[in-house]
Amino acid sequence: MATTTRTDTATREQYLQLHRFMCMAKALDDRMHILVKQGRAPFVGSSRGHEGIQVASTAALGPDDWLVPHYRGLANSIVRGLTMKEWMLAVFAKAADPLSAGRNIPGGCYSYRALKIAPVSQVVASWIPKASGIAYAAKLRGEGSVTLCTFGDGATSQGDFHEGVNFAAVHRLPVVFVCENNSYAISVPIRLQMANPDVADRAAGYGIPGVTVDGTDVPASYAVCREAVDRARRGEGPTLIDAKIWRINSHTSEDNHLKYRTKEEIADAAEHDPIVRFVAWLIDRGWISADDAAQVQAECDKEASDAADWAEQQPDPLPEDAMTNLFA
Ligand SMILES: Cc1ncc(C[n+]2csc(CCOP(=O)(O)OP(=O)(O)O)c2C)c(N)n1
Repeated sequence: MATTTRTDTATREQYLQLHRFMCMAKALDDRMHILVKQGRAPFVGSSRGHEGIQVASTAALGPDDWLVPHYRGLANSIVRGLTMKEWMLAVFAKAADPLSAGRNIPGGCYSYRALKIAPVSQVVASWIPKASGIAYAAKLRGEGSVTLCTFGDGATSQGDFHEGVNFAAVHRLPVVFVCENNSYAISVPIRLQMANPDVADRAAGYGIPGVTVDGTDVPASYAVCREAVDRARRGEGPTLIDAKIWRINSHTSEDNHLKYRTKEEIADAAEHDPIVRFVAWLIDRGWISADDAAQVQAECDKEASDAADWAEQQPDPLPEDAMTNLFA
């Protein structure tokens, strides 16, 4: 297992853009929690705490690469080009929702072909073999694209994880596996789920590199993901990245983490907030001021609120379209 050191591989402008993407994801997340409390939206699967590794991993991709995210991948999708209005159309299940035409719970199951986002699924780990399949197709066709596949620590206890990673390793496929390791699968802590909590160690069993990184550290995460994407593109096969992060909220709005986490652990979240950490890093470099960072967040918060109010007014799907695009 290799553990990373911080390397600066992106420019000031790129890092400031990543900061804005993270603020956009937080703004949408916070707005969705408000909408759920108001009874206007049905559900939130929060990505708070995941934004750092999500923007870093997705920014390492090129425009022709594929993203196969898990259901918590809001910031991944934003980096690919998803707008706040589009996300809110999905939250309100409107006819113009480009993610599932109003057919799914927000973030639950969606795809966006134009942004090369392959279908997200609620069936944990089921997308991992699919990511290997996409990478296999790209290799056979000589397309040169790389596939980024993300999942949680719980997903690595599923058989699909083993099958997907093993197949990619055997065929040296251009795929990067990123475990967003928040150390919980709903209420099950990682120690009750695996005897070795370092997912990267498993890479040795597949004969591929495994890398552990602090997924709340954006520059370190970007360096690791960039290296893995470049390696995949050179035809050297997959990498398994274990990004250690901190789940800031409950598993979803249907869950209450106070039932299984201590108050102290929940309070510690602020120390592990990737946005707070990244802003401190940017300030340290003289690339942003605290006021500028707060201004970016305020702009994003307003945009998210406006997007929600706008989306809520858009037309609902027509009843006669209920069976469109359903196979069975
Ligand atoms: C095959 C399957 N089993 C169980 C579930 C119920 N379930 C939904 S999310 C989840 C936890 C997944 O945890 P993890 O992979 O660590 O991702 P996280 O939600 O923490 O990001 C479970 C067990 C499911 N959706 N699919």
